Amino acid sequence: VTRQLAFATATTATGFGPILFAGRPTQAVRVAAELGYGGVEVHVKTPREYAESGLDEALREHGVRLAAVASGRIFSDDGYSLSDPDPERRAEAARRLNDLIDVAGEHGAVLIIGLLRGVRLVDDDAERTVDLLAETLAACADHAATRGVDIVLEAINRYETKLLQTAAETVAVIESIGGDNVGVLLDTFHMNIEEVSPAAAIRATGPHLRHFHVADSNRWAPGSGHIDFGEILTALDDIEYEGWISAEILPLPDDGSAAHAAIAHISDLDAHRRQ
Ligand code: LER
Ligand code: MN
Repeated sequence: VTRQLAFATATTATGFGPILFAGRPTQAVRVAAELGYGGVEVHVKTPREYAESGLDEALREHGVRLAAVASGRIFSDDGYSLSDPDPERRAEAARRLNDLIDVAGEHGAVLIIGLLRGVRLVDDDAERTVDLLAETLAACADHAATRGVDIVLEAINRYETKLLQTAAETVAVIESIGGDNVGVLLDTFHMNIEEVSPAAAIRATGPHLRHFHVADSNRWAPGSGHIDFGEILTALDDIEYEGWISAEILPLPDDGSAAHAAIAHISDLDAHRRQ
C-alpha cells in the first residue's frame, strides 16, 4: 500500500490543541511538502476565511492536496450543532456546514463532523438526540452528494462528547442515514480510551472507514506514547483502507518536530513490515 499521509492545521489560532501550525496554514503546507506528506487537513470556519488564507496558492505551489475540511469551529467558536434542540440553530449549523461542504467539493476533500454533532444529549435522551443529528446530517449529505463530497462522522471520547463515542455507535448512525457518501472517521487517540480493541474496531468498521486520525495515547505524534501503531496499520491494511491517515497531534515539543515525528514513525513501521 502507498500511504496517503496528512496532518491537521488551521486557518486561525485555535483553542483546540492538536493542530500543527495553527494560524500559519501556508507554512503548514510548505513543511508538509518538505517532510513528504501528500496532504493537509484544515480547520476552517467559512469559505471566506478559506479564500483569504492563501491555502490554494500554497497547495498549488507545493503540490500538496487538501485531504479534509474540519468543521469543529462552527461548534467550538459559535456553539451551533447538528443536534441542537432549537430548529433555528440546527438549521444555521446545517447552512454553515453546507458552505464548508462547497469548499471541500472544490478540492476533492472529505468533510469532517467531529464536535459539530453536539456534545450534550437533548433532555438526557440519547435516542432523540441521535434522531435530530441523523435528520440534519441526512439533509447535508444530500447537499454533499451534489458536490461529490464524502462526509465523515467521528467517534469521539467520553470526555469531549456524550454522543457517539465508539466506532459501533457511529457506524449505526451512518447506516441509519444510508446513502454512499457518509462514512466514519476513527481517531486512535479516542479509540485508545473507548474501544476494547482499536484494531478490532477498525476491522468492524470496514468499508465505512473513510478517514483516519492518528495521535498517540498522549496526543503527541505516533511513537511518543503507548499505542501500537504496527497493529493499527495491519488492521487498516486488512480492510484495504486507502483513505488519508492524518496526524491530529499536539504541536509538542514544537510544530515542526511533531510533524516530522509522525511521518517518521509511520514510515519506519511500514519499512519494517515490508522486510
Ligand atoms: C477532532 O478530530 C477530534 O478528534 C476531537 O477531539 C474534537 O475535539
Ligand atoms: Mn480526531
